[in-house]
Amino acid sequence: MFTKAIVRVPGRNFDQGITTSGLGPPDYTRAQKQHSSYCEALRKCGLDLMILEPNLQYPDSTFVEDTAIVTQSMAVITRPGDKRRAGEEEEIEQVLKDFRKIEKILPPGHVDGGDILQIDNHFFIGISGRTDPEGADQLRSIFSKHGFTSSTITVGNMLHLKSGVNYIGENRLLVRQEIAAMKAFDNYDKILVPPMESYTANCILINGYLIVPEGFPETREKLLHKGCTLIELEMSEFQKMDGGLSCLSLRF
Ligand code: CIR
Repeated sequence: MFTKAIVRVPGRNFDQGITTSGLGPPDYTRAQKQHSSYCEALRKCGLDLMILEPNLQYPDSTFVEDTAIVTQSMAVITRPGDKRRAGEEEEIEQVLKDFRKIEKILPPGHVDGGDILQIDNHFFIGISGRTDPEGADQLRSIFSKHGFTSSTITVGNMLHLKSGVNYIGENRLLVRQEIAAMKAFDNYDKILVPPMESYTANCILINGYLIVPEGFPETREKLLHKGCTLIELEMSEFQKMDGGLSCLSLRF
């Protein structure tokens, strides 16, 4: 069970963040509305929210997930892999230190939280354009010290591991086709996301609710058929900035 989440309201320079989506600039008013619906959905899942004010120094800082990995027993403060985001983690550490023992990724390693997928006691660590082998090695030592197992996976043509695969409970993964064949996920039942709906592979399971982006009918049908309790959220403005549902919060 999760009880809390950290979120950060997007700043008015949100459109200055990093993006490769080619979907055009986000509309700020709409992004604010979508963020507020996101917060409402987290509350519906039973979470108390810590809502941070926008930080204009970092246009991408609404994507708080990348700055930390919060486990049951401790939190790892990351070193975001894109220079433009380096430093975002400092304020998150100040918030998390009241709730968890703090561990840190140290130079020269880099880790983005979007590359870390926890399933029960195991962490899959994506090696990506943001998370490097050095960061992954440090993370594995930290996990092992705290009694967790971990393994690494090379993330292909995606921003983060969780852009392509997420755990939705009952031994099931919601997964993009290009990842589904990976041996690492052999032991799970896979629900495949069709290529046209790849964005919806990034979803979040919170206390029995599965939050998914709105507008992906084929995946929605598959999930309903499996008996998932869905909350659908409009995410268009965050998608324009390469962000998905998991990126917008740290849940613990
Ligand atoms: C970035 O490129 O860093 C942001 N524009 C999007 C980060 C998305 N975060 C995530 O998937 N965990």
